[in-house]
Amino acid sequence: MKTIATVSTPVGRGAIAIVRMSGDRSLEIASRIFSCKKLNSFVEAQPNYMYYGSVDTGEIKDNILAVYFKAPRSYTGEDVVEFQCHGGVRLIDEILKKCLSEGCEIADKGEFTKRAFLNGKIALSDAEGIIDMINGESSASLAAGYRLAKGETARKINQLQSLLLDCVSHLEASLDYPEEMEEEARSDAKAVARNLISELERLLSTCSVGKYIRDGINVAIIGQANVGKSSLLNAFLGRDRAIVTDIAGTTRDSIEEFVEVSGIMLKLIDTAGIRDTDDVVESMGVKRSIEAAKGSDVILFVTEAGRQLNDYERQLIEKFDPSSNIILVVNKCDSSNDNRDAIKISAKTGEGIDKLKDKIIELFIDKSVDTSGNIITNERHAQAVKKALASIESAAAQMDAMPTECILVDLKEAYFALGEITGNTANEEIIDNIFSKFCLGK
Ligand SMILES: Nc1nc2c(ncn2[C@@H]2O[C@H](COP(=O)(O)OP(=O)(O)OP(=O)(O)O)[C@@H](O)[C@H]2O)c(=O)[nH]1
Ligand SMILES: [Mg+2]
Repeated sequence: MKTIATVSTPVGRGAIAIVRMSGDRSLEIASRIFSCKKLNSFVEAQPNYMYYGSVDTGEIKDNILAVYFKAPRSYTGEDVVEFQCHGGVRLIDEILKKCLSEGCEIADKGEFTKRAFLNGKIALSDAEGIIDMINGESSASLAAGYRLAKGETARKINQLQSLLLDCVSHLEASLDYPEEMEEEARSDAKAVARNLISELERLLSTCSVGKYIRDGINVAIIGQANVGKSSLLNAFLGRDRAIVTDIAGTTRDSIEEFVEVSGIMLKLIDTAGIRDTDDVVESMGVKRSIEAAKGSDVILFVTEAGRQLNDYERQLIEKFDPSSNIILVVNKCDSSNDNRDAIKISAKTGEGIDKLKDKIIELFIDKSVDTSGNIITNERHAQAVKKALASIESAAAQMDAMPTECILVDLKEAYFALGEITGNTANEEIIDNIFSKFCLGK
């Protein structure tokens, strides 16, 4: 395979930047760019040692660090060399150009990780865990990405696949000796199917929690003008992010902010107070508010203490999809009493905010789901588990009535569906699609 190179740190100026090479020729190419006093040539470099030396591209000279990872004990499973240099844009560009002119080809997005997968270093699901860790913003999403990246899901799936494989081999052998083996093979298959169904159902039960752990929860703050929506946003964040005034129509455009609650990321959208208005800018804001409500996981419908919902507010609530999650939040409880069955808060004093946070988390994170074990955070994995489950259920339903050949078809389908998760049965299209989501140099 060709030797590839690219810059693995973000584009722009920085304290340091890393140029990475992977492939058979990495060491030899590096030795033509980098030299150090300790070695006659970098081809003599010991693996996993950092060398201080100099780089000479013809155009520029600089002192840099270089490290060699010997195949297969490297990120990609191939020979890898990394140069750590000062993070100047021009400098990095020159070093990369030199690598290319000495024989490297420029790496595609995610190509290093793709090679790690193709060389059997990691499963496809591990690679997806790596992307999740790079993108993860909350502690729960990082933890879930880490567990995926270090192969917990892959191990579970491999274990289920190997149960299926044993069962398929047993059934296939019984086709040649139906008299002696068929009954035993069938009863074995029944037990395996029961076990797999319960394992896959457990995995599926973690999907919805997994989605919110990974992607966070979208929370829209909606209500009439002046009820205290922006004040609520500020109370959530613990700082004065949005402008608050006693003038109705203060917020005109939606404001998005993130806050972490119990390890889960909440994306809060403060919206323009909804009211009939002739002001063009404000009415565009109102339209956005209604759209934000539609695209959110939960709507905090904010109203004021000391009065019932007015006609306008009731009409507004009716505009929302009946299946949407709406939490009625009664604000300004510091200034008036209210005995409605709702979440009562004061954005001004902070009273009730923690209760509101807990309520939001409770809606989405089912406490009965054990999130310390294997959880499915990825929609692609969820689809594959569903497919496998349907095939095994179909096999189980036919176990007493249908010929062994038919049962085998279903069990093999389940095996292939599970293999899409780890990549051992995934096709090229799935693989390319996953690596296209990586950043350059990863
Ligand atoms: N007493 C009291 N006043 C509050 C509370 N929350 C907000 N207010 C006041 O209510 C007024 C409106 O607050 P905002 O947060 O701007 O209300 P809004 O819903 O964002 O208003 P628009 O952006 O115009 O839709 C301000 O004068 C706030 O000081 C509260 O909990 N208690
Ligand atoms: Mg506002």
